Amino acid sequence: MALETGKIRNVGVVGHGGVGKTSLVESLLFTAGAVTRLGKVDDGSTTTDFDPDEVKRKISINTSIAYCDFKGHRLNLVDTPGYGDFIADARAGLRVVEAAVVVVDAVAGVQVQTEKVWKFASEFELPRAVVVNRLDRERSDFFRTLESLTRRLKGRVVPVHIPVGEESGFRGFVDLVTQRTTLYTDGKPADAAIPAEVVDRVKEWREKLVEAAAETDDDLLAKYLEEGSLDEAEMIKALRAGISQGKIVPVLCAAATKGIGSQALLDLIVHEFPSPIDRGEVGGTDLKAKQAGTRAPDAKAPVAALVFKTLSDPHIGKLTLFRVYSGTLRADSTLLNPTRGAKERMGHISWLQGKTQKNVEALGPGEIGVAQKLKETQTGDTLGDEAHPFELPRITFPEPAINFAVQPKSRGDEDKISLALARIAEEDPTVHHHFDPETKQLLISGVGSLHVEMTVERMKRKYNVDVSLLPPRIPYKETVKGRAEGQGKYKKQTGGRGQYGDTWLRVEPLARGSGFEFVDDIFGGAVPRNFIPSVEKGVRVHEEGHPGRLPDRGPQGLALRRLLPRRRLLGHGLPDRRVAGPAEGLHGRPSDLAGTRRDRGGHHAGRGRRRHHRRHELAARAHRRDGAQRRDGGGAGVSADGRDADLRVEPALHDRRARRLRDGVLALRRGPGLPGREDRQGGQGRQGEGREALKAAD
Ligand SMILES: Nc1nc2c(ncn2[C@@H]2O[C@H](COP(=O)(O)OP(=O)(O)O)[C@@H](O)[C@H]2O)c(=O)[nH]1
Ligand SMILES: [Mg+2]
Repeated sequence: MALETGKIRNVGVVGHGGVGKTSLVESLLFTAGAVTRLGKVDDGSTTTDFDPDEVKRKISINTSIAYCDFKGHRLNLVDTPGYGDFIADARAGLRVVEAAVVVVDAVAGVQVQTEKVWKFASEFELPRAVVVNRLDRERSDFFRTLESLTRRLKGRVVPVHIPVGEESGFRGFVDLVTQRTTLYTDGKPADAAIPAEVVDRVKEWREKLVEAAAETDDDLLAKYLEEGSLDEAEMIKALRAGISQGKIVPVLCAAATKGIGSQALLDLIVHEFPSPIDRGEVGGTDLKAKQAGTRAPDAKAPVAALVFKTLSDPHIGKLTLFRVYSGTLRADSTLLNPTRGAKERMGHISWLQGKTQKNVEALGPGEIGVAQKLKETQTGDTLGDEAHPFELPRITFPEPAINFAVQPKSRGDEDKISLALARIAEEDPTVHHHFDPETKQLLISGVGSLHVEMTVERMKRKYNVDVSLLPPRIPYKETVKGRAEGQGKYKKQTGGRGQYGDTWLRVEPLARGSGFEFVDDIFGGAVPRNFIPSVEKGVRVHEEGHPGRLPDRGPQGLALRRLLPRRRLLGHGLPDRRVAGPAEGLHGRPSDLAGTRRDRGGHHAGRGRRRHHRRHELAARAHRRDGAQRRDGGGAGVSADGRDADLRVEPALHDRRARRLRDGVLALRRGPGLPGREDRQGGQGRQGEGREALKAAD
């Protein structure tokens, strides 16, 4: 039968990497008798670091679960990774517990990820305790660590232990509440008298603890101020309430690998931390009533469980780790996953001890369990009763911050790569991948480089695809900032028909992301419609970054070329721009056109022998790209200072090297740039003519 909800303690063990969380979990399991042998991280024998990657690197990568029974209570311990790249998993782990044990290193004190997990715990309003671990190490210092806790973390941090002995001589602690001393020899605890060297310290810190306890309650505070002390029963009661409400954060001593402090922590978890009943109802969305709803930790209520982790293994298949919030989840039942609109058959359900599953018939409110081979369910989804569709708030994961291009080591592996990445993404929602059609690269994105490397190793180990990582090609893009108009002309006198072209173009930026727009701005039918599509085509070819494909035959193409700068440098086109306009030239005899031409600025068309005559008109319009953030380019429209480089793969901007590269390109662009490039394409004089005709419209 399912466990008694009030006797369950779900605890997240969090902290910076390498402070001893996994070792502490192992020590708790060993002390409670759930494992018969104390596993060691260093020889890959712990319960919760079982993944081959974890064994190899001796760090936790995945959140994993272990349980033990202690003094009639069930403790579910959620061991989380502490390295920055995997910290999202720690956050997901904290979503499904009622309290957190924050482990800090007695040498390093509060570190970057300590602050991060502290924030996560605050976000989920979790009561917590701090364990100062590795007190047996050289240069460890409990009080210096305490000072860093007080200074860098929010909350009322108060020690409940005073260590006895320092560094390799660390051998136990004095409990400030009971004033009992526990000293360890060869991992075995024994009671002792308070050692003389810590008597003063104990007195001093006990006073502070009493004060902190008194401050949690007005009546107690009055009594304390009047009498100057509290009795032990009052103190325990006040501390209990203070800790479970998060008003007090107790600090404990430990040396996990020596088993010191584990018993005290187990006691604290059982007595001071809240049960799922204490935590009460959880909020979510009642999908039937289409409004906010709640689910109570009641075994008879409809089932609602949250999936907080997915593991996938080519041999075992998919494992779905979930926490039951309400109702009784039974083996072989069918549940609804409203997020995917799918029914899931639960089959076997089990408790999880590291990698070992223990099948059970039912899981009640507050329990953490695992199901196998669910078809559609992914991390963050809710599973629940079909008759009472309900959705718990999803677990959110950080956006990827770094990109790499992946290249198969052997030919023909492309399909396998995508498949493997899709599988891995099921397990790890912080891995993303996509094919970039512009750079023709398959990109894999993750939280950091260690994360991406790990993903590649996983692909090899689990799915047998070997790839190498390359820095991604960066499709820099340019766009215009200002608005400008320009005119390009082309004249050619040949022995036969002469040629004449006259092109007008107006360019304006559009809002970011709105792409390219061509607008026919001809009015009054000055240019016949049927010429317009070919002008649009000419401009588009240019937009798409293949200026070499501009129509280079005929005067219209040549006139257009005068006007449109060549931009081969990056070859990725100009996004977010509107080139609009009346377009292509006129066909006809000179006399037909004379009037129009004169109106347009008096180009003389009347060269007698020319029978074939064209005039191009292009007007383009566009809008400023980024509104107020950007200055209007003052000079020519597609001018050097009007250009801007734009990273298509935005996450790459988080990469310092990518940023530097972008800044470098921007700086280069501020130089003379464009005219030189354009000049290379053709005759100097005529090019100049076209360029000079460019003028800013605003
Ligand atoms: N000296 C000493 N080493 C410890 C203690 N706890 C953990 N370690 C070592 O610290 C390293 C990191 O421990 P681990 O449990 O993997 O830390 P985690 O990353 O927080 O899970 C391992 O080499 C452990 O053997 C301790 O109390 N004392
Ligand atoms: Mg660990």
